[in-house]
Amino acid sequence: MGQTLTEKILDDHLVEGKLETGEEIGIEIDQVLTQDTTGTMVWLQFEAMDLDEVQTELAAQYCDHQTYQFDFKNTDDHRFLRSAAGTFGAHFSRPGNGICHNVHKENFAAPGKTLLGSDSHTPTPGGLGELAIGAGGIDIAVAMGGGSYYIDMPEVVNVRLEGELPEWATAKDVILELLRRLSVKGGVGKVLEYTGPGIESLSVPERTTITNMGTELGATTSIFPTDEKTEEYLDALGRGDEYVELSPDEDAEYDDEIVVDLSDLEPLIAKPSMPDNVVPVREVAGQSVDQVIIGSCTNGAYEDILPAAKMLEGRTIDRKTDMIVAPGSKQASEMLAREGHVAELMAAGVNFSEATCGACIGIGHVPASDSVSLRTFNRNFEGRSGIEDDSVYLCSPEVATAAALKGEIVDPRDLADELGDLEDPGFELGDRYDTGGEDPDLISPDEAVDDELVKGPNIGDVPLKDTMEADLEGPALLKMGDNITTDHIIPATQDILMYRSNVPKLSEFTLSRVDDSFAERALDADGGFLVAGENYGQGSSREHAALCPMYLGVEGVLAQSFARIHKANLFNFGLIPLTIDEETYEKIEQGDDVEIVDDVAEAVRSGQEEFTVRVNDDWEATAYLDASEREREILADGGKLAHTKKQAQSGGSGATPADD
Ligand code: MIC
Ligand code: SF4
Repeated sequence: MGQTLTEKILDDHLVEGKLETGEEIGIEIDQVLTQDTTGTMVWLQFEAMDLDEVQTELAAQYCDHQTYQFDFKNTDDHRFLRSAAGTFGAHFSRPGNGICHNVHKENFAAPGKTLLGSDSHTPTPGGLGELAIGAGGIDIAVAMGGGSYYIDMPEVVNVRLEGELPEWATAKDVILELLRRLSVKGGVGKVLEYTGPGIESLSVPERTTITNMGTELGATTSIFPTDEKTEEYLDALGRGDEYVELSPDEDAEYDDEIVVDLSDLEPLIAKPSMPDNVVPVREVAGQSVDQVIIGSCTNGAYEDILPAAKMLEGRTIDRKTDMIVAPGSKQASEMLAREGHVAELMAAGVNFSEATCGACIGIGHVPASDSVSLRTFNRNFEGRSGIEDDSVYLCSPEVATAAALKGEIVDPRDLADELGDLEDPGFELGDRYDTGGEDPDLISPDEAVDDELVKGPNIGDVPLKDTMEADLEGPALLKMGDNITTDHIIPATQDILMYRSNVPKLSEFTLSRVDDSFAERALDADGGFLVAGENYGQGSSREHAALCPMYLGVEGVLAQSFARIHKANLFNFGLIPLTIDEETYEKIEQGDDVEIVDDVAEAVRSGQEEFTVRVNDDWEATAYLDASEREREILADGGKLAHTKKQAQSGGSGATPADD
């Protein structure tokens, strides 16, 4: 039987296990990336595991999320990260150089390689045939130390693209259409592998918009085969020699198939406040718009901003609408500037920003109260923009620019009819990214500035949890609904983000967006559980969403289902993730006393899957632990850091960098 492209790359990197759906596999990682808000923990854990040198082919540390450095704590984080990159052997990308996924795509992403990154949109370079997966920080630290990365072999779904995009429909509409059909949990446990004749018409930056936002489907990753378009893109980057032809076998068998006829697509938009709340733009036309932003790792490339510049040439934006362009990388800004587009955008009324994540997580350009913001980003979770009860829509750069011109949501096809001389700007690849000279913003390990760690006063230690106990009992501290995001658990707005390296302080904000008395109640209770509906922990890879509850004494989460990266993070920090059915979820109330009846530590280690949960000493239900042998050991040892240290001390074998 032939192999899918996913299976081929996994096979080439397989260290442990079999490529059978649902089986745990260990794979070798070629490249890792980390960024400023997850990176400090990565390096602190790397240090705590007594590792001293990066073992992967390549590691890159980006500073992209909080580049404005509003507080010395942010700047201290960046200084620490530069020192860690220098000390341990990673590339360092300065604040302002751009968003990790954009800068990585431009400089390092390569077909056929594996990439692990401490950011949920790490799958972006799947658009050029790299198998790229997002994970929690400690998984990155272990991989950098030479350890394998473990996942359950996902289902591989064939997303067959047919036809060609009609005028004004874009790559963003392809992924919005998939979100409309499959929902934010439709991709959990799956790799989306794109095939079919429709691929030919999409160039790499369009493909990476699709792979980037596969994360919003909950997918493990998304991948395209490589072809002339990939070669053309790598050539433009000055890295044509890294091209490798990659495709699935003709008789490859997939677990499922989804067909998207590109020619049926039209401009789409995700309404507030979930990326799968998708409708055709025409259905919400006429909605007045206060703010438009083009940027982010989804649509912040040169090729995403160029259409806006073309549409705005010789025009000005509506007086009541603010428009911001925040490129994904400095390279994109530089190209747009050299070609005169920045000046045109400015003349049209655009506020041209530095290359940063910024507004995507509510850092800068926070919408006014009771206002509407249209963004080309990938997430519109409630409150993420920096104000509660926000109204953020997600769309393509073309739809965003049309709204800025008209001051209201408008289908660009209708705007073109109305204006008479507005043409679909189409897609145009930049000719040459490589400006020829040295890149002063990307410091290679050979040019490292520092050779020892520099820690400011806000950079603390990584807290450790004790080994799991036999009895787990405590109150149901908080009962939540479906699709709780990591932005609910630990928001990333500036007031909170600056404590990412200081867990005791950061923990005070745990779940504050759901219940601002939570942290205090959890500390007082000294133990207890979280209860949630479906898809608990969707969104970011931030391990703080497990680390902070752990610090507050939470012992576990009872949920109807979990998002992949968050579930792994719960294991990594010693919190038991138990699955409950709908009936149990409905019956259990906040404040109920919950006891896991068995000798939990023993049961976890011995492979027990069903656990009896006794509530208020009154009724019982069954909860399930779906975990590999390796995950069970990590959980029972009190988390991955404690587990890795224990392994290293005993000189034993297993999933540790010390002995891999
Ligand atoms: C996000 O888009 O939510 C983030 C901020 O990039 C996160 C990483 C983080 O929380 O630091 C992600 O996607 O993993
Ligand atoms: Fe940055 Fe937003 Fe992309 Fe996350 S989703 S990496 S915050 S641009």
